[in-house]
Amino acid sequence: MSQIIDVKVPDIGDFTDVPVLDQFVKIGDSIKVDDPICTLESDKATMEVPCSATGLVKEVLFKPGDKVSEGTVLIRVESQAAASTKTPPAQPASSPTETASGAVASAAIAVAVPDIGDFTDVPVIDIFVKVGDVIKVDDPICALESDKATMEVPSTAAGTIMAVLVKLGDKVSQGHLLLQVEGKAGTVAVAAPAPAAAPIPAPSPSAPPAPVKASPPPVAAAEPGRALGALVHASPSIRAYARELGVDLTRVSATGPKKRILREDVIAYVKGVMSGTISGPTASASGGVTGGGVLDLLPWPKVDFAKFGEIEVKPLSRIKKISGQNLSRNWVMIPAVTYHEDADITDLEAFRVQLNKENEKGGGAKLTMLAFLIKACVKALQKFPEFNASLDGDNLVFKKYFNIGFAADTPNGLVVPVVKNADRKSVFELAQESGELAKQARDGKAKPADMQGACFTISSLGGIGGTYFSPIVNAPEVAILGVNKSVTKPVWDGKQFQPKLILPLSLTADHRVIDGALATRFNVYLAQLLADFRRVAL
Ligand code: CAO
Repeated sequence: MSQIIDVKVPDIGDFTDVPVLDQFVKIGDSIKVDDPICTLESDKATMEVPCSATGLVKEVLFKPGDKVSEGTVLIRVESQAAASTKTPPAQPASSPTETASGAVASAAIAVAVPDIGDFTDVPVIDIFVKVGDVIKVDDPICALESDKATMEVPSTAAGTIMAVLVKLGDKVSQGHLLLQVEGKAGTVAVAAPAPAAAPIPAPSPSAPPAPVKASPPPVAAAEPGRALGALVHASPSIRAYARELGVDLTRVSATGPKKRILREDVIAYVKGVMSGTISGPTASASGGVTGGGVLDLLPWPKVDFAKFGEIEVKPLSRIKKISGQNLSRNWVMIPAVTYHEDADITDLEAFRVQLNKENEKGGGAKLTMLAFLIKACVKALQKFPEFNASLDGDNLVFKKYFNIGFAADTPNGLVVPVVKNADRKSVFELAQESGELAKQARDGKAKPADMQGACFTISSLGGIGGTYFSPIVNAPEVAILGVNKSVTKPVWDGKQFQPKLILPLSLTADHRVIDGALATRFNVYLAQLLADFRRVAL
């Protein structure tokens, strides 16, 4: 027997009277649970409203421009089955239990936001899962974006998703429940910070948004052969950003997980159009706007590698995925220049070796070149405060503290632990602390708080080799020092060549804050400090 179901605007947070931007349904359409009905756009966010019923659209009670709030009826759907509405069951969390037959029963597992350092009330900018998805431990659930970092929250449980307890724009902190997963015993990786026995709140009536549909481009028609409104996957903030720049998202190549368009993808597209490597939409002779030509940004090449030989496919580690996004953004957005310098560390290395010999007897921590570099960099940052600053819109924020990040190579990828208040620590303390932080990072035990708050970063490849390289600035910092292996070289002293131990320095700086003269002064001063470490005490 059929029934008519009112599909209403779900809980959309504090928003009321939100204008409808796009309408995706009409009378007579067949619609399923999670199909998008319309897009709403407040001054803060763009939200897509998914359908909560399956059936035939009998009435559409809104049009673009209408203002709606939670509870406004959008469409009426004629449904054949009573079970066609989406009511994810709310089950109390419980431990997996044995049935009488001895089989392991499935259990509701609460997945919560893990320790995310000092961050609280961090907005959810993307959700990668929906009710019914089968999820594994470590699969990404959602992306959180603070003003400092974008973080992907991995699942700590495996099973079928029974309820998604967050929606785009929600602000979450450690312990906030994200999912209710029906899993089996042994499928929970790490206990979520929320107590396991905590009752799981009833799922919010708002289903997670279905994949987003592109809004009609503000200035350009779609290119030939590409339908307007083709499916694109992007968070509301990215869609708002694209609209601000007049970018048609259907033209942008996505590099994020599940073909999600990232901010840097939009920037890369705009840069491509500006530099002429991508042809943007152009006005046609008829006054309309047409698509691009042969220089359109090509999608990432899809090659069937197996055609050419044996292959093995391994997913990128979570660290690589997250750092990859940060590195791409920093590479694209920062006009950076790398400046090279050679430091004569003959005396410093002899001093370090001597101290380590003395220290060996006392069993103290080994003094590393990294510790001396941190100390010297702090002194140089104090002399050149622009290097200890960050851009914030049109302002430059000068920091009065000296936290130094250092790149550490770990089996899972690159991480950057931070030595806090390095100006207040001795070289011995810096060596000990950086050694401990590097070990924790390599063991996968580094805490988020240990990787936040850096003012300046050192990337030392000295233990590996190399001559010079171009490190990428770690935004919102404005400079990074790269160091390679020191080698003995002949240096002319005015009368003869002398063998000197030379440390190659590569300083990359954000040209918006630091020009070439300042960067070179910094490098020269740093080299002086390293050549005669007594200067650090002055
Ligand atoms: N020149 C010559 N030798 C050097 C050197 C240099 N600049 N720096 C270190 N060494 C030597 C050390 O003295 C040590 O030798 P001994 O064992 O004989 O004492 C050896 O190289 C190994 O040092 P290390 O690199 O393990 O130790 P460190 O404290 O100097 O560095 C850390 C620590 C965490 C910076 C380093 O281990 C590391 O991970 N580096 C990689 C950073 C990286 O990947 N950067 C690239 C980022 S961009 O992709």
